[in-house]
Amino acid sequence: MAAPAPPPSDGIGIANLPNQRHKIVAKRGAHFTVMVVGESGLGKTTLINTLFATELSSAKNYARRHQKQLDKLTEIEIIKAELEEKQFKVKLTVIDTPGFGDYVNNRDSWVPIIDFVDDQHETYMRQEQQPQRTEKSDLRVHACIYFIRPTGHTLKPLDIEVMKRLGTRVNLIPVIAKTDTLTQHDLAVFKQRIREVIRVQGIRIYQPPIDPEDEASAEHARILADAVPFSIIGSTEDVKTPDGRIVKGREYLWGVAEVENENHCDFRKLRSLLIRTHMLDLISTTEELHYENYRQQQMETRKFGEPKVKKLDNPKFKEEEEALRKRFTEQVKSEESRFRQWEQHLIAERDRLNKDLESAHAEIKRLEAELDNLQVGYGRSSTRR
Ligand SMILES: Nc1nc2c(ncn2[C@@H]2O[C@H](COP(=O)(O)OP(=O)(O)OP(=O)(O)O)[C@@H](O)[C@H]2O)c(=O)[nH]1
Ligand SMILES: [Mg+2]
Repeated sequence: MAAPAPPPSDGIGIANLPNQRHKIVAKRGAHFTVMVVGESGLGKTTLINTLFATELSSAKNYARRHQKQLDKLTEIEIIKAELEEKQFKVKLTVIDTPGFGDYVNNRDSWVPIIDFVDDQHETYMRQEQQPQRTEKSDLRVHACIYFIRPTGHTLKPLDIEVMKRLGTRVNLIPVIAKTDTLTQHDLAVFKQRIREVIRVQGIRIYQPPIDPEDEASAEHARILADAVPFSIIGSTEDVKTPDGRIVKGREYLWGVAEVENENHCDFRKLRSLLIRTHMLDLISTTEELHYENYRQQQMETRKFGEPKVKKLDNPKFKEEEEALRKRFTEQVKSEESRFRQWEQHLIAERDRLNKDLESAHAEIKRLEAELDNLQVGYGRSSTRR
């Protein structure tokens, strides 16, 4: 296996920000929210725990806060932690969503996740409209990590559908889950294909900004951009490598897949982007781009103070509504023709039964007449006696 990567030495990044921004953040304290999304069982929860185990284990108040019940199938879990470095505080919130895609009838089980993102913008906007701007509760998602199943083929239609919707709402960061299950070659091909689908489908993903003034940071941003979708190995287990190091990783007969080894996966790049180099950019693009988009869209479709427009009234959903209506009409039509067939079958059956009834009646009449005849005959013979 390749040589181990050096241990992380740089801090959480807030302390290294350029001076002005640095001061603003220092005064307010940063509030950073990350969300993980993707199909069931891809290692979302494990990645969160890996992040905490490799970097955030010293974090204060690492606590499971509460679960938000969205519907029967989807429960969103919110974890809060506080990071502190050289007097700079970061309030970190991680939103763990349950996987979608593994129930029989759940094509739309990801809808509550999209709604959750919108609802956070909505809640924030409502608070902004209040006359007293006290401390706002703010769960607007600054980074959304989207997990892709390591099939080695390409993105699934479900992924494309969900990623498209997320990309226009949040900073979307796609990752390939469980990279240790792919060979280096297959991973490279898979990455290339995913990048191609993202481009062709016009899926919006987060692009680390390239600062032409600062060659070092521009280079770093380019390296990060080239690595997307980040390949991920998640594990909180300490394992021993063949050369005797103890690392976070996954043990196999062939060796150890190391979380923090850059030759094995991009975990370090992702962590660096999130909590070192691009935390502030993720926060500001959320404010300036995604939240602003949401606000504008809502302003166009409703009056000040009016409650949130019902989905189907919103122009954004007109297309979906149209498709839904078409599907509904088709379903009704096919049901109707099925019903008509059934009705005709019933009529035929009724006619058949009526005929049976008629012949049964005729038979009864015939038998009654026969009985009468017999009785008449019996009467005659008894008077003869
Ligand atoms: N090989 C491999 N297995 C992993 C990796 N990450 C997680 N797993 C395993 O995959 C299984 C599912 O992991 P979870 O973290 O519970 O997955 P999840 O995405 O949170 O699943 P849901 O909450 O059900 O959506 C567990 O058995 C993990 O140990 C990884 O990087 N590589
Ligand atoms: Mg989970």
